[in-house]
Amino acid sequence: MAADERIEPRDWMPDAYRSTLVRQIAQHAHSEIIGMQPEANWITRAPSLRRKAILMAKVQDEAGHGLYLYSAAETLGASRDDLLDKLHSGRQKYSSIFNYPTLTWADVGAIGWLVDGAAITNQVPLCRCSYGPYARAMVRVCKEESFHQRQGYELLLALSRGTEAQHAMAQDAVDRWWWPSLMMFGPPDAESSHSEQSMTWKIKRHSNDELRQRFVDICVPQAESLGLALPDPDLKWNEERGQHDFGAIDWSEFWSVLKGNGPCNEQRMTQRRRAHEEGAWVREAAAAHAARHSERERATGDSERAIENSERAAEDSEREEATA
Ligand code: BYC
Repeated sequence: MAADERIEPRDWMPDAYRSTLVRQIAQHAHSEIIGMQPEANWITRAPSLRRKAILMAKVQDEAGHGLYLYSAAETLGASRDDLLDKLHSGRQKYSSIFNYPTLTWADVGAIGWLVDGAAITNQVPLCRCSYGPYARAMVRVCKEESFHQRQGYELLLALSRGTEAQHAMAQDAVDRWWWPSLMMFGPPDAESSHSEQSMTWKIKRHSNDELRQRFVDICVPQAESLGLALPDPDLKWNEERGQHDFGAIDWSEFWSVLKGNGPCNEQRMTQRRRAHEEGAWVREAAAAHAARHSERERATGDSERAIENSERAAEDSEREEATA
């Protein structure tokens, strides 16, 4: 680690390093699949075929991100069934942000701009995470997230430059998503139980507060270009620090959402459990198909090997005859 080399699945690692990674990667994977829900809410109501196609592609990408991440967790010996079981029974978390509702079409834009923007800020450093499979999964996730962020920005720009009602709808969405997006980065450093150890292990490269500050500094000029205001009267440039000062975050709201009391926690979990139950037949069919496929491959492999063996035997006996 001191030499900045990657740790790979077969390398020896301390148990606590392994369990920290499983905790973080699982929480990340769960966030990706739960994150499909608030956006999917708008697929049937997207205002044009173009917007519908974009949103469907984005929601599908999130499912893909979940799959890369569950696979990365599997390389640490965690089974996917067990991780899903822990999500469904509330023993593992997913990101606080997905417990907020998507009330209008503009929320799809605000999620893209702010939520995906926050995710990119947090995840680009994870591409340099010390654990190889997680770091490599992040490279692809970040590329896709940057498309997601841009579609959100472009959607909000269209609304902001549209009618007065459309502009108001965009502003209302930004007003509701701004603070929860800042909470995505996790508790303040002083209250972050895992940061110090995770930074020593180079799982996390920056603290929660550092990344939150970076995100605020990125968003301010973008909001100006969008013609939308960020809902924080204390937000201002600090010449001395070379960064923006911003208002106090309501951490009691964050902890309450984590405890299950956010506006949509119950709805998200009910829907997730239902989707899992309703998808049982797909998993069974896929497993049966895979079993049949490998059976057939084995049988084909056997007969091909039998032909090869008899050809080799024939060649051998020809050679023996010739020698004789
Ligand atoms: N929400 O010691 P800390 C996406 C928990 S997906 C809920 O700072 P750590 C997207 C934390 O788990 C976005 N819980 O923790 C998807 C810990 O509790 P436990 C997800 C949170 O791990 C679809 C406790 O608070 N991104 O963008 O060092 C569509 C103390 O925190 C949160 C990731 O998962 C939270 N926001 O740092 C669109 C990125 N924050 O486990 C977009 C990977 C903290 O002790 N994860 N907690 O019970 C990370 O980078 C880190 O895990 C965090 C937290 C920065 C989030």
